[in-house]
Amino acid sequence: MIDLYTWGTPNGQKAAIMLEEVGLPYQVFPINIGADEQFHPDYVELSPWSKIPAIVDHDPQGGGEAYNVFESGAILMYLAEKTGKLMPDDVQGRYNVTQWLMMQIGGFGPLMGQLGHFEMFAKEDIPYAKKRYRTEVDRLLGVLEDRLDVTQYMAGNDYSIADVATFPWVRYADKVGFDWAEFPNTKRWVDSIEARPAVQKGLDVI
Ligand SMILES: N[C@@H](CCC(=O)N[C@@H](CS)C(=O)NCC(=O)O)C(=O)O
Repeated sequence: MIDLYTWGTPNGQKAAIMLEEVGLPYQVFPINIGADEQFHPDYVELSPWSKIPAIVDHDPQGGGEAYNVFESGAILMYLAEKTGKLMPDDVQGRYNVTQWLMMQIGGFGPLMGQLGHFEMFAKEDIPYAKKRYRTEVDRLLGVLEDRLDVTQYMAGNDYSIADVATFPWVRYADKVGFDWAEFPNTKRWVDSIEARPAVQKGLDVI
């Protein structure tokens, strides 16, 4: 059994989608980040930066004590390795996936997160910040769009943890003002992932 500590945000959705995709049994512990539950000392023990998601695996490979993983990218890699799913076995295949996964962790996540913050939640209107993040997200969407012109999924023609990580962020692109008509390959990719039953279940967890 895996304990999943999460909330209904893109980073949390990644972990829930992955657990559904690989078919491992899990139980959900909601961490309401709007109510600052991420700062509770018991949760900080599991996630030192007070961010969701985090997991505890009560049945780690090789036995032994329950094993705790924080950072969504690390959680996806851990679950892929544990189950042998959504990550190739060979070195180049693994790094094809890893490089696109890292682009989500270092790019789409933080930059779309900041764009969303300055567009929708900031108490002050700061045009420079909005323009800065919009330009950077547009750049990233352009890279993804070109990539998906030649491959079905981010790392090639197989669905992988790079897609699981990036999908929950990119599906909101229209909510922060991007026009799907300019990103038809990306829209096709979003729709095909959204249609997966495991993805639907993962999105519904919270
Ligand atoms: N790099 C982290 C980022 C996680 C993250 O930013 N989580 C947000 C929700 S999407 C959070 O916990 N925010 C609460 C806070 O910042 O206090 C990961 O990929 O797991």
